Amino acid sequence: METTLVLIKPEGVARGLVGEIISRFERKGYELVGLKLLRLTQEKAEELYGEHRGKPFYPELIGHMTSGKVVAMVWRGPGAISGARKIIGPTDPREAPPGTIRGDLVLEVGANLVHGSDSLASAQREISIFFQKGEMEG
Ligand code: D4T
Repeated sequence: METTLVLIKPEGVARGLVGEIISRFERKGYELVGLKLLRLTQEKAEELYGEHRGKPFYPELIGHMTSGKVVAMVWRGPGAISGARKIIGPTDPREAPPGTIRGDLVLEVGANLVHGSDSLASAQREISIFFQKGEMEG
């Protein structure tokens, strides 16, 4: 069964939206198989966002992602990778329709609340940044 990483960014924890965000995935029916509250190190943030190195928003992105605690989650279910991205909504919150997390709760692209893996390869890579295999069994 497909699994995906969803990360609640520091502003989501600071705004008290952890429960709200988790419940949207639970209500859809995905199974929560991993959950951690942690502060990202510089190294882990760079590992997560390596594909954006060199882009104008990269330094701000890394600074932002290490500015407070995040919640890392692994959700499992049929089509979980693209399904989670649909629940999250487009990167630019101005384009995100009502009913999506970003459409309902976000104004700024630099503080867009959640990250979700965008492919099978990135899901596997990103899950392994936060979780060891044995932690998600049972
Ligand atoms: P993440 O990776 O956080 O789920 O976002 P997306 O997958 O939806 O979008 P992305 O990889 O293109 O962007 C990564 C991250 O960078 C921030 N960002 C992005 C920003 O601050 N300014 C920008 O112009 C863009 C494009 C937001 C998400």
